Amino acid sequence: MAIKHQQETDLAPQKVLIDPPAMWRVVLLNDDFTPMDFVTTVLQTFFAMDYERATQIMLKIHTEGRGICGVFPKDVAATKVSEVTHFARQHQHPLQCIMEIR
Ligand code: TYC
Repeated sequence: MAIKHQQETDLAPQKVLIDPPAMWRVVLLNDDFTPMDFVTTVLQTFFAMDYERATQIMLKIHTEGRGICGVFPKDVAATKVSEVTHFARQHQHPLQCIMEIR
C-alpha cells in the first residue's frame, strides 16, 4: 500500500493510505471467422503493437484460444473493450474482446 501526503490545505500533514489501482487484462478470444489480418490491425491500432508483435500475439490467440492484449486500469480497459467491439462490428466480424481482473 502506498502512502501519500495530503495537500497543503491541512495544518498538520496527514498520511492517507491509497491502494494502487486494480489492474484489468484486456483479452481477445479466437473464433473461426475474423480474418487474421483484421486481428493484427486491431492489435496495432488499439494496443500500440508493431506489426511483428501484433502478428505474434494474433497467432498465439489463434492457436491457444485467447491472448492478453494489455493490462490497464478499469476505465481504460473498459474503453478498449468498447472500442475494439465497435470496430469489429462495424466490419461485420464476430471478434470477442473481454476484460478480467488480474
Ligand atoms: N481464427 C481466425 C482465423 O483463422 C483468426 C483469429 C485470430 C480470429 C485471433 C480471432 O482473436 C482472434 N481466421
